[in-house]
Amino acid sequence: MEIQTINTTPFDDQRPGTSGLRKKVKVFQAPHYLANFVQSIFNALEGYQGKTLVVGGDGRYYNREALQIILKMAAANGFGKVMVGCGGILSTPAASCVIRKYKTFGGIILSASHNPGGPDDDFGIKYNTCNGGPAPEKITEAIYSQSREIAEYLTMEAADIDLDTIGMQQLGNMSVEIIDPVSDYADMMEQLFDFDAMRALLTSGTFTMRFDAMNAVTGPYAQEILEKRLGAAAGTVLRGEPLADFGGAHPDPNLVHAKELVASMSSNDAPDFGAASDGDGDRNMILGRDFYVTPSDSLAIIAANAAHVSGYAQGLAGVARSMPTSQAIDRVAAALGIDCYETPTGWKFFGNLLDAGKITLCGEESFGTGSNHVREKDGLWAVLFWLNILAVRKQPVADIVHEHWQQYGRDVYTRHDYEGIATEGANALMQQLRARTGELSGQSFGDYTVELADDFSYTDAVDNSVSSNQGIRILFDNGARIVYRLSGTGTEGATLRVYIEQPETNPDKLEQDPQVSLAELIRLSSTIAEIEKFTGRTAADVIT
Ligand code: VG1
Ligand code: CO
Repeated sequence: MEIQTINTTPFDDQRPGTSGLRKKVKVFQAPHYLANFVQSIFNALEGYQGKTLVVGGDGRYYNREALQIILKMAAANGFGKVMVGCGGILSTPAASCVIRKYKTFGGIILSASHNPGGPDDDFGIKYNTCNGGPAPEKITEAIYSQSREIAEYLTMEAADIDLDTIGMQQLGNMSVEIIDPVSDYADMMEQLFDFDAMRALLTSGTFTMRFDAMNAVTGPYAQEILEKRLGAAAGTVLRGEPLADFGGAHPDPNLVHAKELVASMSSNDAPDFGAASDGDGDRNMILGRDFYVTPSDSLAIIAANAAHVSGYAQGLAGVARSMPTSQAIDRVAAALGIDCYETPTGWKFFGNLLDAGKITLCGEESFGTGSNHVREKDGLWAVLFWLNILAVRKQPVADIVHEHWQQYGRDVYTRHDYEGIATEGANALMQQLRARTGELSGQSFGDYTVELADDFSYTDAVDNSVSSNQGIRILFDNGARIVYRLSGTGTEGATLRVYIEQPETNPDKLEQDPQVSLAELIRLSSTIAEIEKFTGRTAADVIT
């Protein structure tokens, strides 16, 4: 089999965003587009000759074709071995688990996560380093600069690999091992949680749960763990088969996109516990009977209850949240006497803190929760953590959350997304806000006085690298906050995310609908930033 050198020219739009490079499938299918990016990844790395790479994806449209291209390029570039999930499948947390368990050089994950899939929808690719986590900015920027200079890439003329048979195959000098995508991950979950207690709960006859895999990658994982290993009733897992187009659905586990599950949680025969995961299995939504747990609260409650869960009972080193995530976790950290770090949006910023042993748990408001067990957020892990808490505390989800609010207070929280707005308007909105941060400090808007307004900048606590322009924060003197940032995962126009939060300790107001409690702040968020003027929109498209 002969190695081929293919001449190419750079594309100017291959800068990785919040989580890798995400584009329309059609963009990736253009001649050389994917190959250019893959070669740029390899060019940005050193020392991988003869080493092992993990590759897998969420099974979306173009997953298999992309895998064949990557396998041939990895062989031509001198990797010794590639491990691939059978069928081309590996959830994002499972890929992280496999990279760590087999101490590989790194991995490539094919996913556009919660974005829709199909020939006219989205595809994505990202590189993870040997710690199992998303490449830090230093590497993603190196990949980007390689992509601006690339003149050729290496590939190999060879027959396609059979992705559906577990075992070893050969591609030139490189071996390809097709592995069971589920077993390593499921074994790890058994180590972390008390499966006996969870099995007892699920088979007690008095407790039911429903898990919506949203036709995406977690189906096989949830079936193996919940139904097989934990004995949950058959049918506990809904939409359990990964489909290339996610059945036409938007695989984003929130109140808008998982609405059938949400509706079933309010029906007469509602299950006790409901959960869902996203396209690539790293997000989670937690529901009780007629009750929704916000991701920020979920992180805080997981931390507050870690002592009940065997894998975490020895104590937490520290915790971290992304900047726009609510401050609920900060209160728990203060009560536990541990550090709480505030990082920019995106899981890559947690990697150093986890590697250095500074934190055990971390999370984001965007339905992402995780721990030091892998270096990605982990949807099913969060669901199992909750199940373990429920098995120990034997209380309804809603009661656990209410007790939490009574003890710590509640950070009433909402996120308003303005999707598909014009990029120029979105950039202009952010620019004028940035320019006005100085003058905003000290200003009063009704009952709200701005204590500090800035563009968030983060200095990594381990390597001192600085990441600037991570979102405009307006912090009020009563603890309320409004945060503005532009999405880095979209593929069409711009998405403005507005995060709105206010602490509440008055017991009579704890239960109020956040859209009611936060009405004044929501109004302020749009007037301060002049959202209508810059975007033409009078209301958000997605509210979570
Ligand atoms: C969004 C979320 C962010 C998350 C990222 C990747 O990014 O806000 O918290 O880390 O998606 O998640 P952005 O830049 O669009 O706000 V996933 O499940 O898409 O890998
Ligand atoms: Co995801």
